[in-house]
Amino acid sequence: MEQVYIGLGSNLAEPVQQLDAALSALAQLPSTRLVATSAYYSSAPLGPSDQPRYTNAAAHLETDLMPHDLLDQLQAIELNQGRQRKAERWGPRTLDLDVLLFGQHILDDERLCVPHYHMHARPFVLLPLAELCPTDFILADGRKLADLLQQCPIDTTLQRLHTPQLCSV
Ligand code: ROI
Repeated sequence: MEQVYIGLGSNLAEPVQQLDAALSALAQLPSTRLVATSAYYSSAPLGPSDQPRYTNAAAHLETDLMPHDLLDQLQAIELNQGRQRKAERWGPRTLDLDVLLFGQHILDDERLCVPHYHMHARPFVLLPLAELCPTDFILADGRKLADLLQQCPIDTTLQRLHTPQLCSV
């Protein structure tokens, strides 16, 4: 069993409903248990500003899946919820599921970079994640979550919304 943390994001087609549906899909993954989910957060887009605000959250999973098998499952959920891969970098999306942390693994290949490459700079990733981890949490690469939180830029647009009630969608 590995302890895995997933970042969720959406800014198209009813983002809150997209995250609700994604969480119930995560809860049904094979060989996997959804342990906990963070509150939902709303924030202005990082990147091109001519797109809607994002809703973000994090989820804690326990899984026996291998990292790339989990990634396949996450990408299937994204596609199932209408994700279209466009040429535009940092464009809007119905659903983004990122592997933030996968146990004590450090991975860096063409499909997966874990710990997630951008997480240290993104309050909309770190704040939800911090709800699910102990305050003294140390990442696989030795960085302390508390230090990342302290050092990351302040996002004045970030708002904490409700905590999702898991329902079957
Ligand atoms: N901006 C915010 N606020 N939240 C996201 O999840 C998000 N995801 C992205 C980019 C386009 C970088 N901007 C984002 O992929």
